Amino acid sequence: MKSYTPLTSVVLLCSSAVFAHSPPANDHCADASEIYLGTTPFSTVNATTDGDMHKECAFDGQTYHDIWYTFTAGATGTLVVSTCNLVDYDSDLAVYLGGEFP
Ligand SMILES: [Ca+2]
Repeated sequence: MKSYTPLTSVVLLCSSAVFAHSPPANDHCADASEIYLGTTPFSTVNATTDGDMHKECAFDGQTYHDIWYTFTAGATGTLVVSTCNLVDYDSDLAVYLGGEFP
């Protein structure tokens, strides 16, 4: 867990799932969807890979089939971002603080 001050953050979610459908509307960083506290339904079906490499990610460090979100904290505190019990594949999360967008 990490504490955040009220800033806009971009959350990158990626997966290894690939299917033959249209990509999600938030497939590219420039089209990130705004999210709020609580659970957000999502799909990485047919998402393309456009995010930066992260050495912390497994395999070769690339975050494949990524989708993008923005979140603006309304107060200082702890933000928990998790895909636990929401996906049946190995997922990665990357958080960019305001001004750090790739
Ligand atoms: Ca993408």
